[in-house]
Amino acid sequence: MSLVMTPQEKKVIDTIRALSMDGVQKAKSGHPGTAMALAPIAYLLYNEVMNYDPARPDWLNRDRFVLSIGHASILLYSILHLAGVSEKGVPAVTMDDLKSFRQLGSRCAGHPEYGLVPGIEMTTGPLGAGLATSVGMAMAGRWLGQRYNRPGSDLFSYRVYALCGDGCMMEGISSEAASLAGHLKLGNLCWIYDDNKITIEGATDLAFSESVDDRFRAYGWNVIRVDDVNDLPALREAFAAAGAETSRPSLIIAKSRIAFGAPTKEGQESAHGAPLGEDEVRGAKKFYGFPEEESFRVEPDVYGVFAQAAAQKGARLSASWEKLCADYRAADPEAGAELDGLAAGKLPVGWDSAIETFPADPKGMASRASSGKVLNWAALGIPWLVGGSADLAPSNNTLLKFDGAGAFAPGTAGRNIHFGVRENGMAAIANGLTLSGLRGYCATFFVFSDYLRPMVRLAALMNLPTLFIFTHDSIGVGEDGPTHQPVEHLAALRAIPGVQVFRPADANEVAESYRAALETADAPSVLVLTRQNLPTLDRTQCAPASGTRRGAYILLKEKAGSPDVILIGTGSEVALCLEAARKLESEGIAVRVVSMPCQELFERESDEYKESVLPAAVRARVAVELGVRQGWDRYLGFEGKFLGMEGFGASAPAGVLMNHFGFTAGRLADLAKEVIQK
Ligand SMILES: Cc1ncc(C[n+]2csc(CCOP(=O)(O)OP(=O)(O)O)c2C)c(N)n1
Repeated sequence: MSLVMTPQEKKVIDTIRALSMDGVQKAKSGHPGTAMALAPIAYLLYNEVMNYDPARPDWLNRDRFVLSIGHASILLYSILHLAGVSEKGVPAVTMDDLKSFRQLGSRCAGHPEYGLVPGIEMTTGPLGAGLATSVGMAMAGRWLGQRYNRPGSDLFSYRVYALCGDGCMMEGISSEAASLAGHLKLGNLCWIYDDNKITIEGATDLAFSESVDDRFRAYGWNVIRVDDVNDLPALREAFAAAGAETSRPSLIIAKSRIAFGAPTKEGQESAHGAPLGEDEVRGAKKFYGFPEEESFRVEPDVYGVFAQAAAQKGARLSASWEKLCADYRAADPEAGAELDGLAAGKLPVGWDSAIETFPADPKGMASRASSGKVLNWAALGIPWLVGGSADLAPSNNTLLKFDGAGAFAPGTAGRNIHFGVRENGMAAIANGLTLSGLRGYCATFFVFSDYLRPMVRLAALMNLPTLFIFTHDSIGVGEDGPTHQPVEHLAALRAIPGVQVFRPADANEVAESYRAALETADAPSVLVLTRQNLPTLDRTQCAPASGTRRGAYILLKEKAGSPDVILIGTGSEVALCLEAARKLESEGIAVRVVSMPCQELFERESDEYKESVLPAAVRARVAVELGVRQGWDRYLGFEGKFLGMEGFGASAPAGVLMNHFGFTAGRLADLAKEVIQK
């Protein structure tokens, strides 16, 4: 590896390398080697390639940079520091922040965290997730351009860059996303692959021998090779070639050596995930021509290089964009106001006015069917609600059917995305849409939520209001059998902090769940819906569905006095509770039925409200849900009973399975009597 760069470029790049080493060394933890090696890429991106303004890291048309190799976070912190990224005049990363890397309360967390530091486009760490999410950002860019650009007024033209390594390339999620990006011909997307041939266990030939080049060409990507990341003219040329390509995503494969400059650890796996040690750090600094004993050294002219670029390019770009926006608003106030709302993360006033009330109907409809209607009504009111399904739209009922909804396809950016059978990639892409100002949604069968659960977790970590729509929510699926019958999935999703899991009981609870989910700006929501019909409850006989917004509510009050027993149900089992209640009441038992569509919302209610719904004194309680018991004990205590699933389901018609597994009003009523007698 030989350096091809000017002395000043070398000084800036070596400063990034040294800061990265020093940050990790001081923290006594972290990943120095890759940050050191990839400093030239960070330098070129932030100093030359990207259209961004360090003073406006939230500027809507900025180029995005995603560090998919989140373990190299110190590289991102170093470059954000040197480039002078700031928000409202407050620096994103100060020298003190760099010195407190990985410590409690530091802005420089172990892996980059969205929301903690301006300029971090997303939380990364789970390998591959950054790559897949960057596809969503690029799709959002195309969608925004199609909706808001006007002849002579290109409001949206941003490009998305993502930096990845061997690990990201090995993860399945990046294949899913790359395949779709190639199919959609996302010319505004560029991934840079650090081909350093090293992972944690050693050389990549232990486990990775395919031709990444051939693989990406087969996906339809524009593949560009750079033989040495330290050859700046070659790297520059590669970025120029990627920038000139508008009809295919680009992959720059750049060869590097981990821990470039370290005397004995360069090229070694030992430089991946641990401090280099004092001797190596001194040796590397000597190699760079830096004072060996000095740490966190930045010469003023290094800051000056970035400041000059910002003054010449960044500020001018964002200012001319603001001017473009002002002219745009004047020429088209309606579109301008819509865009302002999108940028502010606010729903349009009256967004839910098309959502109808469903009339009582004993035959009813599946909640996936009512969801399909409500999603369409909501999408009419929120122009930037965009998403789709992993090849199950006709079953998930997630297609937007109104005039003009359109499809997201190679030449066009409509609102219906055909994700193909790629659940994990789909969910990451939906997060990418949401990160770009859209409201991303995605859908599949509930049982396959396992395939994308890591992206629900990331959405929760990032406080992103992505909408996850899951249908076929139980053994009610019927004949497809246990592979398709979720059992533990409600518990698994409820276990993720910050996720709102809705399991509505009827069509009107579905509508209210959508209202609650879409009005939540800072958390993902999961909608869990049935394949089979559910009666649309007669709200003159029971409480209004608006109770959904409180997470749990008294659907049917006991006839008089206090309840002898409380039946708690969610989703399809609420109707069972009502049937059991009628039976018990005919025997003179005072029954209260509580519908609990969203435990997380209920937990946020006041103690008074919770007590009014589930009085502590009434310990005779039965909860029923077509899932495992885990998580229900807090509402049942020692004395309550749970009617649920203990093993997997079985293959048979749904009605047969309900009887087989004991989900009958008779059995529920018997359990109620048992808890009353205790
Ligand atoms: C999904 C996931 N699996 C495992 C890890 C743990 N991990 C972090 S880095 C890494 C090796 C990555 O190798 P490479 O991408 O080549 O990075 P480099 O060694 O070049 O820094 C692994 C296994 C992770 N962060 N995410």
